[in-house]
Amino acid sequence: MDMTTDTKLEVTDGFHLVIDALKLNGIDTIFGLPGIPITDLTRMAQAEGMRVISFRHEQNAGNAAAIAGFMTQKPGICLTVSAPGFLNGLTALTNATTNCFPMILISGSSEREIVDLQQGDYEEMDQLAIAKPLCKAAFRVLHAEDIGVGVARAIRAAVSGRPGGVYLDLPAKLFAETMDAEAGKKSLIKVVDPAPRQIPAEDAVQRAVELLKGAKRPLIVLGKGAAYAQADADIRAFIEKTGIPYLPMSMAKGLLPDTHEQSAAAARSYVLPQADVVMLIGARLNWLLSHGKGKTWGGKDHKAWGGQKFIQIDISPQEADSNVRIDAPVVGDIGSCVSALLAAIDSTAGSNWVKPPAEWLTAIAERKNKNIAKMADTLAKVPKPMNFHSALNVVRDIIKANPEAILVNEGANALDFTRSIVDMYKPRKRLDVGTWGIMGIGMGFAVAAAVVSGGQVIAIEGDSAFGFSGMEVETICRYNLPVCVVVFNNNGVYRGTDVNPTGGSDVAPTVFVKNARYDKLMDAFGGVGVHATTPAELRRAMEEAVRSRKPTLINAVIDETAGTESGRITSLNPSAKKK
Ligand code: ADP
Ligand code: TZD
Repeated sequence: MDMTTDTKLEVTDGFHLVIDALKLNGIDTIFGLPGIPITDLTRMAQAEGMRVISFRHEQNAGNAAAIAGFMTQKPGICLTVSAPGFLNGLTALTNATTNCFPMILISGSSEREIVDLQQGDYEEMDQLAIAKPLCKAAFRVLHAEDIGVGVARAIRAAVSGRPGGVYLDLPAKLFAETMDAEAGKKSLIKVVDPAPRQIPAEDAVQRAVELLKGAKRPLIVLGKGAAYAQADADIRAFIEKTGIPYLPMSMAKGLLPDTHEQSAAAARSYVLPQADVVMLIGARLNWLLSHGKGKTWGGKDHKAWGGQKFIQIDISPQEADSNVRIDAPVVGDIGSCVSALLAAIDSTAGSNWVKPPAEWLTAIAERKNKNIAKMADTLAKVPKPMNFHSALNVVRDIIKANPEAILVNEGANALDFTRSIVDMYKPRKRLDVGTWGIMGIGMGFAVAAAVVSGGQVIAIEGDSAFGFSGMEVETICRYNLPVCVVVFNNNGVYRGTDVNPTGGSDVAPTVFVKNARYDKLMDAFGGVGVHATTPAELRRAMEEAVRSRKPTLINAVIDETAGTESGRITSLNPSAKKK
């Protein structure tokens, strides 16, 4: 009797198990770049209905995955080849970890036997060992039956607790390994509750409420952790109920509209030194907040404590006291913490929660209104050539008219001025260089923002910043994404006026080709390129980009003398620190 047809087992392989494991966990998009050994994985993933977005450089695919993770609370997936592809993706993985964005870098790798004996395999590298110190967790899967566990562990590690980057090493051999399809299916894990809520302790919540109650000049600082947490309604309710003024960190802008009357953003340099109790919600006291001390905070010199008491809401139990004493740490996820705080102020104070003293609020309002009026004057000017302000006045209007648009932003002056001038109205609509102030996130973030949201993206880019990921305009055209890139072209890094002091023929290190036409890059791939030298031209081009949703690159010519060294962080340059 011929049994072959009856008993022939249905088989699956490593390729399909990886795809099935991701899909089982609701992951529907891969950002990557094909090549040995993962080319077929990209093809099969697409064939199995996943969205596979191919980039021109892995760092941009990695940045896309990272910001997709921030936007969705699901780990963004970046897929690369071995050694060089892996290393290209690694910067993004480490940046994601630094910023607390959940992502998984999956890289194919060479044969273990050859790598470990250092026999010189194609693209040989001990990737797991290299990734380990640079991300939150790193795993390798050696057998097809372990793919389910590997993917599950990677997902949990990326999104639970403080989110971060995870590396998953998949050796070439694994993909071709076959196993019984039924057993394969059973080996996969649908992760239950991947980012468990972490409820804060009652006494910690009480301690925080007591501190707030006693405050004369309270202040709330919202960080990108608060934006990530997607607890928007409770955060807004807490701020409005308590009446406490707040400062949004860059990527927390729009969590409440920047035009909210309690926003103290336009009075930042007044409120930081003056506040007596500061509540940090998903924001670290790192360099971006001058480490919670020094002159920014009213300390008498650059190291001195300003006298503030701090409350810190954070999911990481190790964050408190990292820079100054935290008087009331509240450890838990922001959603749970803020709802517990809301309940506590309701029950301790009933509906009689006493809002902050009027002197504090009026003092802030005075500073704020003065600064806003001053800014309005500056923005109304129309200098020739354009400067950052006159160009950003246009961007500000465009975002106001299109509050759902996602704003990606990098550069030095192009970053600092955009952050302070362009108001955001909705949560998680501002994506930028984050904790490291890293250049090169621009096009990766823009692609992911468009893919994840399906909506309009506007990228405001310094000309130097744009160069780090500029080739991805081809990717933007290839997927026909509604991305409008505006290059603030001032002929160089920070500005375009430096000269070579030797008089030699090399230009200064910060200077680029004068009058470059970045718009022609977009023309090359069939998108819309526009050269804009006035605010009116810029406005027309941006309006048309938003209306048409066509890939657009506007070369906005900015006065090459307009920028300052390092934007607003000139003081961090070693020569500025020379004693
Ligand atoms: P910013 O740069 O905006 O000041 P940071 O990146 O320094 O913000 O801080 C974000 C903080 O938010 C991190 O300390 C991180 O642990 C925390 N965090 C991230 N997600 C959550 C969450 N869901 N619940 C609580 N804390 C979170
Ligand atoms: N490399 C990386 C990866 N990150 C960095 N932050 C830098 C270099 C240093 N750097 C900055 O901090 S801002 C910047 C660089 C090179 C570019 C500033 O020039 P720009 O913007 O043209 O992008 P402005 O508007 O002219 O200042």
